[in-house]
Amino acid sequence: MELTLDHDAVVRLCERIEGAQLRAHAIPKLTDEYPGMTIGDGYAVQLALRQRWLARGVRQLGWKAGLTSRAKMKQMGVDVPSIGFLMFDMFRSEGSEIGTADLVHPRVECEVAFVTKAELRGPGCTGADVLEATDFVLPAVEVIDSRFSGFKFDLPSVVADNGSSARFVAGGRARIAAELDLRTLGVVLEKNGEQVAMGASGAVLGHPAEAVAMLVNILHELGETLPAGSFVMSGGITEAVAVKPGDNVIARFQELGSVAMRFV
Ligand code: OOG
Ligand code: MG
Repeated sequence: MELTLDHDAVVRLCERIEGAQLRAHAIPKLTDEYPGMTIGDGYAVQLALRQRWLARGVRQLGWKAGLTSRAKMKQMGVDVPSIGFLMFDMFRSEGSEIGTADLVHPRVECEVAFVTKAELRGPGCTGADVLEATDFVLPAVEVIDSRFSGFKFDLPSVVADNGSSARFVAGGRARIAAELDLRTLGVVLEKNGEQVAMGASGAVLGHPAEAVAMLVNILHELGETLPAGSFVMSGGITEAVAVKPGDNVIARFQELGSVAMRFV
């Protein structure tokens, strides 16, 4: 990937993102200051952010694919998928109360998550490779929270901001992927008892396993592999819906059960 930022600029942008994440305040997109910033530069900032997180003693749980559905690309005005990392301190268990005081402007989206039992590596990783290496799939909700004002960004900026990742909740029923047709599972997102979004699991690059394969191939470009035992979210199926304190959210997945949480 093409790099234009020097080491000092990467560190400075990483500290700016980290500050915005930790203090829950919005910042202008990074390309306002660095208009020539590339997607590769975005991943360099993301890597610096992950290294600082690991240095604080938090373990990595896995990865997430983002912007893998047309609904999400249209909502966010971008046309290439991205990846981001998932750390243990971002996980919330099913039925949790999720605080909003430490978030800027959270939104929720339904995703199919994969847990792997064998290492996956690119280039050329396919959806079939992913299914073979999958231990089970389960339903998940990602709470995204762009650190950029108005949730407005471009690809280099959102990659640097770790794909807006903030929290995630997994639960429902874990299933063997081969027993399901992952192209056609219906998904409904309810907020305070009302349906606010719906879609089918194939919205994610035709099949969520394809989104995971894409993630593995991007990891290869970054010089990494996906270790066995990784938790991977394959990308929002519907557009993301804003939440505020007091909201009860339930994501209902055909065949995979439901995942509930409450925002406080
Ligand atoms: C970028 C994150 C996208 C997904 O599942 O598509 C994402 C954003 O919309 O802020 O997580
Ligand atoms: Mg997502």
